[in-house]
Amino acid sequence: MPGESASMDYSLLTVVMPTLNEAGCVGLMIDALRERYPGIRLRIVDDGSVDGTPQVVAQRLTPAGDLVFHDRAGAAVKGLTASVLEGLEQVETPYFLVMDADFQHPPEVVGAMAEQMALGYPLVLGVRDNVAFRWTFSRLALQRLAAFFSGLRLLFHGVQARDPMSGFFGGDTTFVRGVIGRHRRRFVLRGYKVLFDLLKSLPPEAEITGVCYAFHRRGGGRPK
Ligand SMILES: Nc1nc2c(ncn2[C@@H]2O[C@H](COP(=O)(O)OP(=O)(O)O)[C@@H](O)[C@H]2O)c(=O)[nH]1
Ligand SMILES: [Mg+2]
Repeated sequence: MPGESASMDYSLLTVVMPTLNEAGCVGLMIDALRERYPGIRLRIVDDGSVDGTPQVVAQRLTPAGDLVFHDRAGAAVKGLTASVLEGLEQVETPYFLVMDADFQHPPEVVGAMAEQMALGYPLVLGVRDNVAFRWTFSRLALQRLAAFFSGLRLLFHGVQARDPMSGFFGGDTTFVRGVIGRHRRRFVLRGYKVLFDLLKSLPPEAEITGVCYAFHRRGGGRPK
């Protein structure tokens, strides 16, 4: 049972950030995360950006190795889900967080999500606050959500398919890697719905929770 309060040592957390041509955003995002969360690990999983993204990241590498540029330019299967899964495989910390580089997932929310992980929740979702309806964030509702996939579909009804599937989530690295490993075929590698694929695969008893955030416009660049 997750506890009541916890504080986070950010060196226990790795942010996995898929990128495709995010030169305008990724540097600012790295800087913002480092400033707010000292010690945080960052893994940029890039699918062959041609706009200077690799160089922007390279400028920020340090001997400490807290930032890794994971180059998938030569990967056989490109895609957001493929990138996230591959990035997750390499995480060396007990906690991970997947987020976009374009500031649509605000860096300010990472701390609150990390706190939920430290409390013991194996999966923590970042949830947009301005979707067509409000999610009820009672623990019970979320557990039901995890338990009944049909309920999940109902909950997402009427919302743009990709919104709640946005890849803003994190949790216990070993737990989530285990779920992915057991249900690998459910994950559409070239797809965008990695969180959706993960939710479908969760064991019903998994206690998930969420942290709401206000939706932002893209910080720069363009959607893929
Ligand atoms: N590695 C990788 N990253 C991607 C791919 N497509 C999008 N991204 C990144 O995934 C994040 C979300 O993409 P975005 O285009 O903003 O999606 P949207 O916000 O749902 O429209 C951003 O950081 C993108 O750079 C891809 O095929 N491979
Ligand atoms: Mg975006």
